[in-house]
Amino acid sequence: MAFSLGIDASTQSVSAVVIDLDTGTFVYESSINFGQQLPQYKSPNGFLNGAVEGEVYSNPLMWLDALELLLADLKAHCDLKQIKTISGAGQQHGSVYLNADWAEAIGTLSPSQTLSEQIKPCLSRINAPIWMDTSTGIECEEIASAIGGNEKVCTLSGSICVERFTGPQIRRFFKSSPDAYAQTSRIHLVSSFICSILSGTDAPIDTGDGAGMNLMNIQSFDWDAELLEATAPDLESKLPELVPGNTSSGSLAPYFTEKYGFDSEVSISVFTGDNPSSLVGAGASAPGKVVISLGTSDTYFAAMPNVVSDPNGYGHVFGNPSGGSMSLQCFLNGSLAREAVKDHFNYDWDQFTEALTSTAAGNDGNYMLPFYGQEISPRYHGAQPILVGSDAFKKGELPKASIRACVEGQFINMKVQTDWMEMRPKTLYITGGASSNDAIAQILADVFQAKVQRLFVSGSVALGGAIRAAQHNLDYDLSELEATFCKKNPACIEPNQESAPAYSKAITAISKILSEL
Ligand code: XUL
Repeated sequence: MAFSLGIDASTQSVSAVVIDLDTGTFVYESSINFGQQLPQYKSPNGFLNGAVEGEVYSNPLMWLDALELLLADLKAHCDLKQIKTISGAGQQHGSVYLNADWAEAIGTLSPSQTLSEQIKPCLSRINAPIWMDTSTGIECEEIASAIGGNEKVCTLSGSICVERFTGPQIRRFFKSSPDAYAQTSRIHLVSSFICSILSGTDAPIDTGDGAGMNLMNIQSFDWDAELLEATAPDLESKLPELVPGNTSSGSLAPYFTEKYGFDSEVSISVFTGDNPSSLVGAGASAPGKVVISLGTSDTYFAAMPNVVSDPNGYGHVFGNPSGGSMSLQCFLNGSLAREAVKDHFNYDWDQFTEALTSTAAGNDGNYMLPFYGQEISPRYHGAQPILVGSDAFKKGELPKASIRACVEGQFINMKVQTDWMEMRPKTLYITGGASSNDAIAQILADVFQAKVQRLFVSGSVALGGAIRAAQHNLDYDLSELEATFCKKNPACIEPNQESAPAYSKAITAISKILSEL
């Protein structure tokens, strides 16, 4: 028997999926929610807001405690000895800062102490800034101007300077805490940090996740000397090696064999970002398929046949862990906006769904850009939804219309913002928490006038890890793995063609609001 384990280190939880490569079946899935299971970190949604507006952090020790809880749960529910290989992914852009003690500590983890006890003295910065952080506007301007403008940054790195990307975050740390920066000998992404811990070595960064840093050159897939120079001094020596996603990261550290009872020979494949991993887990690593993940943030991504970049600068080009590149657009106002409008009217999810099914496409001309918090596609700094329509709607007197307007506005904005990818999809694969809601999926199908198909697994990120590990370390064929594990629910949601005129009108109206922002 050969099992493969995939791990997803995400914003609100760390999750795992174990697949049986011989029988083509799912063995076990598990998830540890940071807020619920580690309340001592006082991060109910997995993150903390900093003292300065826009700062969003997580405690990396919380991730390590959660990893231990996850492995203990796996041990209780499946035969860990059958796991032959591991890979996984992390929320993109987040960074962990480590001092000179890291190099030795990572190779000598002792099962008599916890991971967090042993890694705590290695942190040169207590908190890890994560992808929700928008505090680096000034650093983005500084880097762009040193390079000669954002257009050039975009040509070099696949994205203009973006607040949440790791390069601007590193620059802000260097400027605000120069001593702690000087004491930092290694900066890891969440993905390479977790991979390092599991393999007991200082793991490399893969080009899929590395592209989300404003530091990697998307043509050479290597660190870009100009971008490094514009970001912070001595940066190259502080960054791990950059490698393709099929690179091995050695084998599982003895810590895990001794403490949890894994086999003594478990190979590890370098980790990647959650979105690149989801591309694999969704069975979409070859060009032509679009995946939409409806999670904390909503993301829209696809393998790219030709590398193009977003002329508006809001979208990104990342490495595709299966080779080549992928495009990605991230919308901060995903589940957080759907929850905000639901909570505003004191509705539960059933009432939310009923509001969607009892209102009409196009919402009688009542439109919303649901920017309940800052948005990055497009860049918008307010924290109030933008409303156009009747007085009663604008005054918030029509709860059902507000709920429909939120979901319609999310998908219309998504359609407009992703036009640069030139995908014109006929089928959209959906994943993530909100993808199980039929009413939400129907609006998505109608706005895009495309078929919507659900993935069977909700955890396409962790599944992508398990598939990549089997492909890269055990020589399984990717297309066979995808055919076996990335099954789609055959019951498609067909677009309602009668709704097309109402949405075409709504798209025109919302595009006008967007052009005036
Ligand atoms: C992508 C992005 C998010 C994170 C968190 O650019 O910021 O999707 O990867 O999941």
